[in-house]
Amino acid sequence: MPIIPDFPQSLLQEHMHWHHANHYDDPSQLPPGYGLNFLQFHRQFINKVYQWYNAQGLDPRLIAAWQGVPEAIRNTPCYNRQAEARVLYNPQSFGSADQLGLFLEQSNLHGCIHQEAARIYGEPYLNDFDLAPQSTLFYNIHGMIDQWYRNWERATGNARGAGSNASAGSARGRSGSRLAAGTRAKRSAVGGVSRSPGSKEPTRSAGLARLAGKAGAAGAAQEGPLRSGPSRTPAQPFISEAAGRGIRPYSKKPGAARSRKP
Ligand SMILES: [Cu+2]
Repeated sequence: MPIIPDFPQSLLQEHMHWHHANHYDDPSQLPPGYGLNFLQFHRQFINKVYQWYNAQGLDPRLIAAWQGVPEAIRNTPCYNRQAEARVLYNPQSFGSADQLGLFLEQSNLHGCIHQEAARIYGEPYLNDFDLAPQSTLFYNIHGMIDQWYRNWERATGNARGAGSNASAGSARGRSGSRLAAGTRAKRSAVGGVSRSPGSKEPTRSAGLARLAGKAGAAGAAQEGPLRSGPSRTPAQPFISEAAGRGIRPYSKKPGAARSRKP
């Protein structure tokens, strides 16, 4: 899948610093608060990137949230289907967003999706904290995880809670970003969503609507300024520039010098 051109260094750094500051070698040792922090950081981060990305006129479909984890990933040994089922169908079993976020890490759902998407789609960037946000797959994945978070918010009546509006400095609060869940779903379903400058939700919804019914990003890869090549599909790994560059596993410890915790 494509690498986003001219990705802003400042955004790359923001993601890198968060992970380096919040890294724990052992997922079972993640402290209370990590889960909420993880969900909130990535929500505001992807929204910020969506805003920048859309202003570039790049194809919004390429960074739309996956509507589900592609079967190719679900069928891998590291994928925890039971964990997925709980997140999707029993979100109210998580007493807090923090519990949900911790669970995504401790069940290895997040790590496995990154790792296997990198392997299956030939996108080693995804395995590297420092590079991952340059990959369109990062937004397919984290957009989907954010939907899981929203799903939890709806199920538990926390939709207007700290989680959904905590991203100071992002585009939250502008048009479209505070639509009620039902309204958003309806607009997404009809697909007739207009895009306005500075508003990322309608664009996301439009992308989601177009992608509806397609597994993963397969249908999104071939058009627009971000092309992955005429014959490439997500199932056909390709050699990217990152190959052989000493990519660090996403779920593993980043460079020692930068791994200090705050
Ligand atoms: Cu991240």
